[in-house]
Amino acid sequence: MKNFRLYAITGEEFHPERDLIDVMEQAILGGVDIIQLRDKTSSKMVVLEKAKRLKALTDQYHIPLIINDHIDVALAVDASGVHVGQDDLPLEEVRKIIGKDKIIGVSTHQLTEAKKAEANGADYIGVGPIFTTKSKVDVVDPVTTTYISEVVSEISIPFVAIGGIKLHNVQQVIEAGATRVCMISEIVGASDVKGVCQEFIRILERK
Ligand code: 3NM
Repeated sequence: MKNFRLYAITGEEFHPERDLIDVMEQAILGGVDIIQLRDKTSSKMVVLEKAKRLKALTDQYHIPLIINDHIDVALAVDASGVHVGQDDLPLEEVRKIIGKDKIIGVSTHQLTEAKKAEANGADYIGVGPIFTTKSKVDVVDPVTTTYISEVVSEISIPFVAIGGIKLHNVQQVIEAGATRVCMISEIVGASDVKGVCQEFIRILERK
C-alpha cells in the first residue's frame, strides 16, 4: 500500500454547517493523504451516497479512500479498502470478501490484538486511543504513548496513532515513534481545516 502520514477520518457532527466534501477537500489541500469515511449512524443508502461523493474527491487528488465497517459499500464504490474494529468480521473473512488487492486496517488497543492483526494479514493497524477522546462512544481507556513504543518494537506492518491527538500533543506521539497520525475532531472540527493540516505536516516533517 502507498505510504501515508496524515490520516483524516470524517466526523460530520463536528461541522454541522459545512458540507462533508468541502471539509475533506480542505483537509487534502492541507496535506491529508488518506481519508476514511466513518458514519456509525446513517442508513446504508446514505453511507453509500457519501462514499460515492468521497470517492470522486479522493480520485481527483489520487489518495486512498477507506470505508469504516461497510465492506459492501467499499466494494460498491471501488474504495481502496476498509477499516474494521475488534468486533467486526474476522480479518480472514474480510480478506475473502474484499480481495487481496484492497487495504484492510484494523483498530487495536493492545499488543495481543496488534500481533493477531499482523498475523492475519492486516495492511495497517490503528493504535489507540492514545489520549482521551469524545469521538468514539465505545472507546476503551487511553492506552497512552506506551502502547506506541510497544508496537514500534514488536510489530512490522504500518501503524497509525489515533485518539485524542491534537496539535498541542502530537509531538509526544511522534517522540514515542509514530510516523503516521490520524484524527477526527482536531481536523474536521477546525475553523481552518487546511491550516491545521498544514501545521500537522510541519510538525511531522520537523522530527
Ligand atoms: N478510533 P479524535 S479513537 C475512531 O482508539 C477512533 O481505535 C479510536 O477521534 C481507536 O481524533 C477514535 O477526535 C476517535 O479523538 C478519534
